[in-house]
Amino acid sequence: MAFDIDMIKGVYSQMAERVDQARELVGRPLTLSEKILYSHLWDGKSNKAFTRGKDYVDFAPDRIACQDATAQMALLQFMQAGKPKVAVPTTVHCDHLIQAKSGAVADLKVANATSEEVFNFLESVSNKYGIGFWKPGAGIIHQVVLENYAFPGGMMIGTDSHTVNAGGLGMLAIGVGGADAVDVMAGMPWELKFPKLIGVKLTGNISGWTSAKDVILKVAGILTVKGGTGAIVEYFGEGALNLSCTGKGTICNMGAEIGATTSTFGYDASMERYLRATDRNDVADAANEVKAHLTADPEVYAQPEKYFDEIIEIDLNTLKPHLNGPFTPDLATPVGELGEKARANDWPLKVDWGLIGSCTNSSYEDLTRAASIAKQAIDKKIKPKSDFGINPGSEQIRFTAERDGLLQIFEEVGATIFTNACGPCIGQWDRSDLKGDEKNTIVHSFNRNFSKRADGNPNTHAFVGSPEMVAAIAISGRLDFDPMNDTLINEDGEAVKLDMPLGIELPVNGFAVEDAGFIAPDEDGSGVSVKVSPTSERLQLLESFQPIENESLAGAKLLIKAQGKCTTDHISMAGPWLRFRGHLDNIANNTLIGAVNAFNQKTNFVKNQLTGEYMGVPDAQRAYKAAGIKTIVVGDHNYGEGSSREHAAMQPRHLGVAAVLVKSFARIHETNLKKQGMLGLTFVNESDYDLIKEDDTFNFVDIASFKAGQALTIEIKHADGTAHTIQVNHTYNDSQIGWFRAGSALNVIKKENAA
Ligand code: MIC
Ligand code: SF4
Repeated sequence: MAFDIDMIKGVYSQMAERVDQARELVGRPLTLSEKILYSHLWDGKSNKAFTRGKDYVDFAPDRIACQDATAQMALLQFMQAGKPKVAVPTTVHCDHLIQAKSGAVADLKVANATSEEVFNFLESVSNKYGIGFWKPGAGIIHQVVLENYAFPGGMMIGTDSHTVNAGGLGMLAIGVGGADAVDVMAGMPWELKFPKLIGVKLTGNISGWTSAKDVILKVAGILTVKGGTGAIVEYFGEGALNLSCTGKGTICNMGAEIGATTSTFGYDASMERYLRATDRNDVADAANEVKAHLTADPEVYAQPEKYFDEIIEIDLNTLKPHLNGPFTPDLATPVGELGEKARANDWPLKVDWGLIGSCTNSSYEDLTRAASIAKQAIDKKIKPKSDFGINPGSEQIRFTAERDGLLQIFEEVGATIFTNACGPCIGQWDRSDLKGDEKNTIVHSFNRNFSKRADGNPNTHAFVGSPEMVAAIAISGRLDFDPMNDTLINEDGEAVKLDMPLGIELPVNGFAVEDAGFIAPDEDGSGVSVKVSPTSERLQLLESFQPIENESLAGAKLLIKAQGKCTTDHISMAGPWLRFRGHLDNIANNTLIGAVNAFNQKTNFVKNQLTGEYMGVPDAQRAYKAAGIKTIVVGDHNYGEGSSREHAAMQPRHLGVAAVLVKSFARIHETNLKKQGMLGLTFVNESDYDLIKEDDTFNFVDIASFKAGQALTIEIKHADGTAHTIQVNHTYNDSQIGWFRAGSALNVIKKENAA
C-alpha cells in the first residue's frame, strides 16, 4: 500500500472539477502541466487565466522531500517558525553525507560514525515534527521518492534541484531552497512565477545502444544549461509511451541541467506498471479513474505548436547515444564523434573510472542494461581497462539486484559496490588512484560534471552518458571507443564486439527488500527534544537576519566580480564542505572560493579594498563585515546554476553581502537570495558588467523607493574619481520586497506567528 493514500485520493477527487474549471477559464484545451498547476492553486480556484512567465501564483504542493545536506538548514529554519508539526506529508532522506571509498558496508559504517550528530539531529527533528525519515543507506532521495511517494498528477517540492525526477511518474516536482519548503511545512502557500511551457515531441522508438539518457543529453545540447529557465518541459508522442517509467525519470531528472523548472510526462501504461511493481496498486487504481486529467487534452498533442511556447521534436529512431562534457552537461557529442573532438581539445583519451549511479540513473532497469554489457566482458574474456564503481539507487533496488545476480556480475568485472547514496556524484569520493591534480578522464551516468565536482580535482574531465555506455567505455578504457562500430582485443588476442545492451524494465520476480530503511515519526512528537550542542562544529542554531537598511547600502564595496560559469558549486562547494551544511558560520568559510575573479582569473584571490591586499574571498568579506561595510557580488550569465542549496545565498547573507548583480540568474538561486532578504539584481544593459572595476564603490540611489516592476539605479564610483550610473532590473513582487524589508521571508513568518 502506498504512503499517504488518502491525500492522493483527495487530490484526485477534486481534479475533474478543477481541471474543467481551468479549461473554461483559459478557454482552450489544456496541457498536462497546466492541469496540474491549476488543480494545485492555493485558493482552490482561480478567477483568471495566468500569464506564463509573468504572474506570480500561490500553489499548494501535496508533499515535500528533503535530503540530509539541505534538510539541516531547512529544518533549522522550520524550528524557528513555531509550528508543532509539518502541514503536508514530508520526508527526509540521508544520502549525501556518505563517502564512497572501499564499499557499501565499510563506507556506511564510517558515515554513521562521522555524521552521527547530524543524522541524530535529522532523525529527532523528523520525529518531533511528523516527518518520515529514511536513514543512511536507504537510498538516494529521488529514487526513494519515485518508488514510494510520487504519483501522477501530483505536485511536490523538494530541497534538491533533482526533485524534478518525479516527473517520470507524471508529477510536477520542483526543486526549491529550504526556505520555500519551510513555507509549505508551515502551512503557507508556495509561490512560483507561472512557468512557460516547452513541448518535446518524441517520435519513433528507442532501440539498441540509445537510451532514455540520450534523449536528455540531446535536449541539453539543444537548449543549453539555461534554455529551460522559467519553463516546464512536457514530453509527449509515441516515443514517450514506449519509454519505461524510470527512463522518463532520467529524462526529467536531468531537466535540472537545462535550468527547467521541472519536466513531466502524461500518465501511461509504463507508469501504471511501475506503480504496481512498487506495491502501489491503490495509486494505480485511483489514477486510472481520473486518467483523462493526468495527461494533456488530445488537441494539445495533436497540434502542440498552438499550446506550447516552444516545441522541440526528436526522432528516437535516429537518435544516437551521446556523451556530454567535460565540465558542463550541455556539451553534447554523439559517441562516434568524441574521439576526434577529444584529440582536438587535448582531453585525455584514457578513461580511469566508469561510475554508474546517482539519482538520474540508478534504477533496476539501469543496472540490468549496464550488467548486460559487463556480462559480455566476462563471457568474451575482455579485461576491463578502467575502474568501476556502482551506487544503487535504493536499498530495494540493491537487494533485488543482488537477489537477481546483477551485483555479482559487476563484482566479477572488478567493480566496487558503493552505498545506496549519492557518493562520487557529489564529491563524496575518496579517490585513491590519483596523487595530485593529474589531468585525467572519467565517465559517469550522473547528471552534473562541473569542474571539481566528483573528486575535487579541477583537471578531471568528466563525461556524462547512459549506464550501459559508461560500462562499455569503462571496459574499453578509452573515450574514443564506439561500441556500435569498434572491436576490442580480448585475452585470447581476438577482436570482439560488444552486443547491444539488454535491459529488464522491472524485476521479473518483483522487487524485494528486507529493511527499506524507513522510520515513521511518532504520532505525537511534542515530547521529543532536539538538541544542538553550542560547541558543535556541524550544527548551529540560526539567528534571525537583520534587515538590510537603505542607509547601510551607501558606499557598498565590490567583493568579487565573478567571470564565466559560477554555479552553486562555485559559490558553496560540496564535497568536503558538506560536513558543515548545518553550521552557517563554518560553511561560510567556503563562500565563493570557486568563483573566478575577473580581474586576475584566479579563484579565491580578491582585493580587500580596505588594505589593498589580496586574500581569500571569505577573509576579505569578513574584513568588510568587521568594518560594517556592505558589499556586492557581480556575476555573469546563469549565476547560481545547479543545486538548490540555499547556503549559496545564506552564506553571503550571513557574511554581510547585500546584493548580487549579474547578467542572469538560475531560478532557484534567485529565489533563495530573495528569501534570505538580499537583493538579486540583473543588469539592464549586459555590457555594464564591463564597467565594473576592482576598486569600485556602489550607491543604491533609489533603494528607498524599491517597487515591483520598476528598475533600480546604481551609481558606480571608480577609484580614479569617475563614476557611472546604471539601471538594474529585479523581479521582486510586493511580498518579496516585504521579505527584503523584514530581513528574510522567515522573519515575516515569525512575525505573523507571533501576532
Ligand atoms: C547536487 O546534485 O548538486 C545536490 C547536492 O544534490 C544539490 C543539493 C545540495 O547542494 O545539497 C542539488 O542538486 O540541489
Ligand atoms: Fe545526489 Fe547527485 Fe542526485 Fe544530487 S545529483 S541528489 S548529489 S545523486
